[in-house]
Amino acid sequence: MNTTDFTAWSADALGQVEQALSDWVPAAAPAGLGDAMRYAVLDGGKRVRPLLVLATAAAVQGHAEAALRAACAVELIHAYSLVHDDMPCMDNDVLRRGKPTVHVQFGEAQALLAGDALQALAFELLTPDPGQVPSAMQADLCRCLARAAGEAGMAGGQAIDLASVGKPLSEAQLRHMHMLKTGALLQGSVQMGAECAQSPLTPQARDGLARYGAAVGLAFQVVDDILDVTADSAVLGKTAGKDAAADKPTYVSVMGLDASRALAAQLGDEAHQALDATGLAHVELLRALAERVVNRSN
Ligand code: GRG
Repeated sequence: MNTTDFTAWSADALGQVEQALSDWVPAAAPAGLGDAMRYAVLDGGKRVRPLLVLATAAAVQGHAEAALRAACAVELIHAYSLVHDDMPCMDNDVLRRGKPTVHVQFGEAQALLAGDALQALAFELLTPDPGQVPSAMQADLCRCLARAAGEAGMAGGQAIDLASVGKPLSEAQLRHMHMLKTGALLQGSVQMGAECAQSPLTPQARDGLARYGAAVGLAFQVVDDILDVTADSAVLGKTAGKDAAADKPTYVSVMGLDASRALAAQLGDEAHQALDATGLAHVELLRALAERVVNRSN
């Protein structure tokens, strides 16, 4: 797929996601909670997870309404995780998406509640009237997102992350932590896109998409660790150099910069090979997204 086609597709997809998020995250939530929720979600972020949902749904000719809801739901879970991760009891950060973090802007209690409410809203979006999205598809999407976000996914990975400060980890332990903390939600995004298929996928397609999601999910984190030492805060929109300062194990601290770059490229190749194995005809958007994850600069 040429760059112009991908740029046009992603501009359209991002426009739909921004509009839907703005429509669905309520400004009128009680006592200023809506302001904190909207501050956490709108006008920021690369929206990689929604794009993965929508590109996968496009590859499987998925249900359009379900795919847009799934794209927004996964972004709400991601936004909640960033709000909680930035709080003083976790990473204690003051800058996110180029703005003061939610607890700095609204206070800790409101930030905690905004994260809680965004998580609940994600599952509400996935469960509209059955006339809008078939009930079985709703259940599959909820199960998928819950698994990716919960103890076997993002929250479990965050627990390992917090317990690993100052500890030397092997590459296998680091991979396990990141596959859960960051990889699970990215892989879950691909899986949710696949769940939007309106006729059953072949085992090859399911397996290939799962392997693609795992490779892209880990590549995203390897690149994040590289950017943490090579990019500055203004480009990242978050505090650079945090991991080293907090004595957290990263790919760069465990393997070095050159080996981390080589691993990111290898994971990109694995993502492309996994797509080849799906047997799906229209995986160009997923290919372009893998390229962008590996070569991103923020
Ligand atoms: C609080 C349960 C809980 C989990 C938090 C996501 C997370 C787990 C922690 C964030 C720490 C971090 C910086 C992880 C590295 C990878 C990552 C998730 C980066 C942020 O995601 P991007 O780059 O952010 O997609 P934008 O702002 O573009 O959406």
